[in-house]
Amino acid sequence: MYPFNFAAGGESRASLFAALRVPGFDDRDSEMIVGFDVRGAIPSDAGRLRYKILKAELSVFVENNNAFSYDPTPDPLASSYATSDPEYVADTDPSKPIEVWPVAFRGGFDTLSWQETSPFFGGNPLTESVEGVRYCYPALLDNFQQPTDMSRQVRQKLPGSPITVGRLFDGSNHELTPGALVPQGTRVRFNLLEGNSNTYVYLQNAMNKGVLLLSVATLEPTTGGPGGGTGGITYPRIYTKENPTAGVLGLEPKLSITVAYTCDADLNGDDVVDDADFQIFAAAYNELLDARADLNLDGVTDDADFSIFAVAYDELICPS
Ligand SMILES: [Ca+2]
Ligand SMILES: [Ca+2]
Ligand SMILES: [Ca+2]
Ligand SMILES: [Ca+2]
Repeated sequence: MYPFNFAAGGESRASLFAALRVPGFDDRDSEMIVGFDVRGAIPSDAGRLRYKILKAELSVFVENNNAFSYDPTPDPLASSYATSDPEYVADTDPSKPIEVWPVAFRGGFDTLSWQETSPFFGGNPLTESVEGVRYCYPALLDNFQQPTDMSRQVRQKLPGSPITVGRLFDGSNHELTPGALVPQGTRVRFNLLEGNSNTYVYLQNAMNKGVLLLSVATLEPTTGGPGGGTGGITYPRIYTKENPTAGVLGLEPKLSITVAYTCDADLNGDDVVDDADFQIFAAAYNELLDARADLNLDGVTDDADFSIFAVAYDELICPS
């Protein structure tokens, strides 16, 4: 997802950079959308409550060498504001973290119809950048899974966080030192279960559809244009599956996901409905705007869901 991408879905590497507060460009300007079709491994279309996500880890691999520094922690959004902005705060560690977001769509696309060759907006590529129009965008989701486009989060000062930020590991699985330059081949690992209840439901919906799409992005700005200009490249580039080296070395984007496929009320996926599930239910019930235990699928967890949960809890065993 980049307005001037001449080979959508065919690039051998994906640049991640921001165009902060530049009119005509989204703040999260160049993103990598990764997609995984799990229909060969996990039965789809059973209703999202059947899918209990026990583990979900995305890995992507850095293609450029020592071009940016490792920031393992979220930065305040205000550290990306103009320094003249009264709300500006300094970034206390080098660079910006690499983020992963749920995606949502405009232009009539959805998870199954949007393809890696789909246009950014209108035709592909654009001849002139337009902000706020990209067909596939990083989304902040509410408990109804209603999306807000976070592409222009900095200029719009929108509150909200990605699912999580990446942790970086070398080939021996040792985490890089925060602040260190990031060598080629570094693994960027995202624990997708670090997100909130809305992103958990997003993962469940993805398993129900059989396809998971995610946006990998950063607020690390490009200086002097996407080629780096006179400032040089200070942002991550990521191996795509089209990259011949990635194919040989196994550096394509990877999803590792473990899903229990059980009855709706078994909220932790161990095939019984007991106190452990009640604890999850109670946590969602206390929040109300939390759809993890939304057994009647109206977007909230309330008394109506408890009536359904209580029946299964009395039975203990998941009905087959
Ligand atoms: Ca940080
Ligand atoms: Ca930082
Ligand atoms: Ca259980
Ligand atoms: Ca409900």
